[in-house]
Amino acid sequence: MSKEAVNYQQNYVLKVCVVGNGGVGKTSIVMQYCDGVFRENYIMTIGSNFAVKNLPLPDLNTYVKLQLWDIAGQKHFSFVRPPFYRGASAIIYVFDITRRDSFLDIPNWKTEVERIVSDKPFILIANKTDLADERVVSKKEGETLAKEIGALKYFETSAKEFDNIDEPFLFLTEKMLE
Ligand code: G3D
Ligand code: MG
Repeated sequence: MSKEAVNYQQNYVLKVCVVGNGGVGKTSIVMQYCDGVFRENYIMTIGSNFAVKNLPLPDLNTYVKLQLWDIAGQKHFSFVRPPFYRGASAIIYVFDITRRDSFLDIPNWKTEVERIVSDKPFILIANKTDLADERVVSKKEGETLAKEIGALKYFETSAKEFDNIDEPFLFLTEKMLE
């Protein structure tokens, strides 16, 4: 726990898994949220990435350390994934608005995750809104899917333009603390 955390009455470490097909922007979203830097040309995620965000919530007198686990989306890594889901307090499902396959795969990801963790809050993120010209999944479709799968909320983001990146994490953190 950081020095700053001792000033707060309550301290939590919360694990959040970021899940979705390869290339949808999971690593980019996490990197943006954690240090505000968008790096072009990531090497393909092998297994998982891990990042920590310190999130002081003065109004709640609470200090949250968010452990963000970014799971590799490539299908051939499926055998390594169950341990990464274990102990998650919340899940973020991500698809890419320019790739319908990534949208259609969301229910499959949910099935995979829920073999390991269930009854945890989750949200749906549609990423890459900056690529409006290449968009193939509408906002309406995204919202409908979010409702169908029981997501608490639907967000649209651009990791590239740092658009709406803080909001999903803050929303989910507040839900986890409820
Ligand atoms: P992943 O972790 O889900 O596999 P990455 O996805 O974060 O590695 O991102 C995959 C590619 O999409 C990367 O491009 C990254 O730069 C790009 N990307 C991520 N988020 C956005 C976004 O919001 N807008 C746009 N335009 N691109 C984004 P490369 O070219 O490095 O493969
Ligand atoms: Mg990645």
